[in-house]
Formats: sequence, C-alpha cells, structure tokens
Amino acid sequence: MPRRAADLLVDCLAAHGVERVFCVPGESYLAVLDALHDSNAIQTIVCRHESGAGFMAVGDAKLTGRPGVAFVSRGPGATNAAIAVHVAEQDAVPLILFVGQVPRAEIGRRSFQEVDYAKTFADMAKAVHLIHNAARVPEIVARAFVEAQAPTPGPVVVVLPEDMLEDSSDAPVIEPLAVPRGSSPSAEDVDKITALVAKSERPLLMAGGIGLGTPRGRKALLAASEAHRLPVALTFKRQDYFPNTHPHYAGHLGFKIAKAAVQRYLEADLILALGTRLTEATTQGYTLPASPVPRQPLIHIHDDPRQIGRNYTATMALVADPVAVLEALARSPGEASARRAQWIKKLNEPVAKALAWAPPADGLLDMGPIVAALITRATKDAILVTDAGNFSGWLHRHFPFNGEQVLIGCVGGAMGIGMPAAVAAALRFPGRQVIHFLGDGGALMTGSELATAVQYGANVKTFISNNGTYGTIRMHQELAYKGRVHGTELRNPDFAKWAESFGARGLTIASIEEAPRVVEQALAHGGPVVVDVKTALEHITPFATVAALRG
Ligand SMILES: Cc1ncc(C[n+]2csc(CCOP(=O)(O)OP(=O)(O)O)c2C)c(N)n1
Repeated sequence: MPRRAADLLVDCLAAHGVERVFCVPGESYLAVLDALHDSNAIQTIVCRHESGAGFMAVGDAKLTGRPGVAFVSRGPGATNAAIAVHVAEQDAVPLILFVGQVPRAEIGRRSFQEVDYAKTFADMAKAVHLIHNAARVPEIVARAFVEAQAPTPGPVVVVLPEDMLEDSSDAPVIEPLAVPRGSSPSAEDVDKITALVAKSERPLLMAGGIGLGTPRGRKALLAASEAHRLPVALTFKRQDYFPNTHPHYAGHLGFKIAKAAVQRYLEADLILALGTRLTEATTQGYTLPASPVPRQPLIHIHDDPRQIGRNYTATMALVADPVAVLEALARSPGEASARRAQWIKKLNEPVAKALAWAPPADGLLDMGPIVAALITRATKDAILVTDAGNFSGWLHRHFPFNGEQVLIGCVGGAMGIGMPAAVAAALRFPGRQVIHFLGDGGALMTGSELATAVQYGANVKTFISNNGTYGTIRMHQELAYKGRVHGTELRNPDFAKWAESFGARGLTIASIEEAPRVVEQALAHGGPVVVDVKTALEHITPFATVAALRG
C-alpha cells in the first residue's frame, strides 16, 4: 500500500532500531513531525537549539555505538547543527542528521533558507544524500546507517525536500544492511605481535577508538594487558576504558600532558597502537610517537585501512577488528622479560601518585573537592560527562575510573556538548547516575538544554565551575601575553537561581568544607540538579595557578 514518504521514513528508522530522535522543529520537515506523531516506536525529544539536538544525538551514539539521529530545519537549523557534524567527524561517532530542504522545484534558486548541503558539509560529513524521490527513502536510509557506522564511524547528512516528504510510494522498508566489520586477525599475525611484545623490554599499548569502549572491548583490553604484561595508556578522552587503579595503567593521553610524561612514554621500545587513529591530541602534536617515522617499532591496528599510514610509518600495519585482536592476544599469553616489571612501575607510579587528591594549601575552592566527594559516591556504573574546558582536568586527574564507569567527553574539544550529552545519557539509562562537569563558559552555550532535561525528566547532576572566565583561554593568554587579559572575562548569572527558574534544583558550593555535603544532596535529589561551584580563578588548572603562570 502506498505510504507518504514521511511515514515511510519513520518506518525505516523504526526498522533500524531508532527509539529516539532529537530535533528542533521547522516548517521544512513538518510532514516528518506529523509521521512521528503516530509512532509508538520512536520518541521525539524537542530541543532548544539545533546544536543541542545534534549533541544529544552524538551523546546517545557514544553510549550505544549505533547512529544517533537528529532532525533539523533548513538553512538556519542546519547551520546551527553543524557543530555536531564536526564533532561526529572528529570523535568518530555515528550520526545521521536529517535536514529539511526547499521544495525540489526551487532548489538552486537561492530560495528562502536554501543551502547546498553537499557543498557545506563536504569537509565534515562522510556523505550527503539528497532524496529526490520518495521511492528511494528506504534505500538511502539503509545506506546512511551503514556509512555512519563503518569503517570509521562518522556523520551522514540526509536532505529532505519538503514536497518530497508529502509524495507517496509503495516502496517497502529495507531492513538494516550488514555493517562491514574488521576481520579477526590470522594466527600468524597474533604470533607475530606476541613475539614482538615478548622481545620488548618496554612496550606501550596505546588503546582507543569507539569500538574498545564496549563492555566486550574493555574486557578484552584488560585480559590482553594482563596476559602480556602490557602497560596501557588510554587515548584522549578514553580514560574510562581501563581500570585507572590497575598496576598496568600508564595514564590518559590528555590534552598537552607534561613533557616529563611524554618523555617517559617515548622510552618505549615498542608501541602497539590499537583502535586509535593516532590523532593530534593523543599523540601530543604528532610527537608520541614521532611522526612520520617513530623512533621505536610501531604496530598499528585499526579496522579502517585509511587510518593506518596517514601520519605514521608502521612496522606492522594490521587491518583487523581491534577487539578481536585483543581477544586473540588474551588467549595466547606471552613471556615478559624480568625488566618489564620496572618499566610498568615507572609508567604507573607517577600516575598513581597524581591520582590522590589533597586539599590545596591556600584553601581556595576548585573542582578537586567535588571530584574527591564523588569518588566514594559515584555508583559503579555511573556515567560521567564533561564539557570542554580546564574544569574537566580535575576529573581526569583525580577520578579513578573503575573500567565500568563511562566517560563522555569531546575528543574534538567542542564546548557545548556537556549538557546535551548528559541529557541524552539520562534518557538512555534512566536508572544510572549521570554526573556532569561544565564550565561557566559552556554553561551558557547549550546549558539551556536543562529545559529539555526538566521537560523529559532526565536526571542529570551538573556541577558548574563558576570562575568568571573562559579559563582555558585565559591560561593560554597568561602564557603567551602575560597579564594582558582581554576577551576572556565573564559576568555570570546566579546559576542556582537560573536552574531553579527552569524547574530544576539549584545548589551552591562556596567552600571546600561544604563540598561533600552538597554533592551528597545533589546526588540524592530525584531530578535534575545544577550546582554552582564558586571556583577560584587562581586555580586555573589542576597543575598551575595564575600566579605560577605569570611567574
Ligand atoms: C564551541 C567552542 N568555542 C570555543 C572554544 C575554545 N575554547 C576552548 S576552552 C574555552 C574556555 C572554556 O571556558 P569554561 O567553560 O568557563 O571552562 P574553564 O576553561 O574556565 O574551566 C574556549 C573558549 C571551543 N573549544 N569550543
């Protein structure tokens, strides 16, 4: 029986297991909203800004590994959502962004709010598809789902001319296509890796990529590390993949880590880069290992051949499923030289030492006591979300991820992801704690999605580091142009009152002493909470004060 294209589209999404879409409405795709009106399978989450809708879809995809889906209107909506497309590309997250378009007969006339999406998203999206013909909806949706997921996940934009959505077609729904996955390694490859690792005195496993974050991936990572006595350094924002208190934990390859730490890692006589694209942030600007020719043998394993050999000359380049490789390694334990124990200790000791938190001597408030209070109060499967900014540094430094807890941050460093991703997490896992760290800068970028949290009962606990500054940039300013502070100061609202005005609970922490009690109170509350943490600008990072930067 012929169906309206908009209904066909919604049926196709349901067939692909989509349970929730995030949107800001627009007249350009009214027919889809009408089709969603009758859908029992798909919940529509209406957001306050298209970046919020896009970031929610990204956050959801980070948790499920399946494409997140957002709908936005043409020109203004699509350009507002562009940040999510950029982040999905940077973070390798499967995203499908559906965008309204002017009627087919008007395309190319520079009509009202018309954008040529193929041109606009050419540098960000894996593909941009314009659906001219209602009969092709099932085929293009099925293809978009595969493209978004493999080989490296990323964003796909699907463009929906408004009049096409009203056409009818009797085309059947196409069930999800098989997603090509990296193959298992051959026995020879596993033997070769095992031999190289056994011969090495100072191996380093750099582990990352979205695939390793699944429960299966984490289990395999731990098992392989133990079977081969491999120290594990986690790539940028993947700090949750391996228990941070394990003796094999070698640290998080965060944004511009200390030179001494980089030097320690560079002493490795073998680097096993697994699942990671070896991006700029993780490799500390392509120095860890050295690009293009590392000083030590490099084994690079990825399921996408395009990610190998881009910036690095690998001694062994293996296109395979990284999790399958870890599982195979775990099944064939290797020898390790007696010297290995010293190396593991050398990498682990400074990390373990830095993990402990102690109240600062000057008594000033930073995010440290909040993290300290959370260590014993976060549940074992808590989801921790961070926006981009220096405030997240205290969580990275002092929170010992247990290997099961999940961290959602932005590999691409975009501010604004925090609140939307936290809302998406709380909607996806209503029974789990969702704890969210945000800066006062990011808070007023997409913090208005707190309204979405209240509207849909997303139980998010947000801690805002309120230091009156775009602190990260102020830090760089202090380093580059000492004392010449310009364009980085902020005058903020009272965030507790702001939260209350949304219908959320608003709390304040103004001293180290009150942190445990207020953290407890926030976690115990049965709905969204915002805690205004009056942090001292002087503590601009967990590693330096403003005075020290100036000195
Ligand atoms: C969307 C976006 N705009 C600008 C930046 C550049 N930027 C990086 S961190 C930062 C400041 C963050 O300030 P805040 O949220 O207050 O956190 P803080 O660094 O003070 O802890 C800025 C402006 C960015 N990464 N993303």
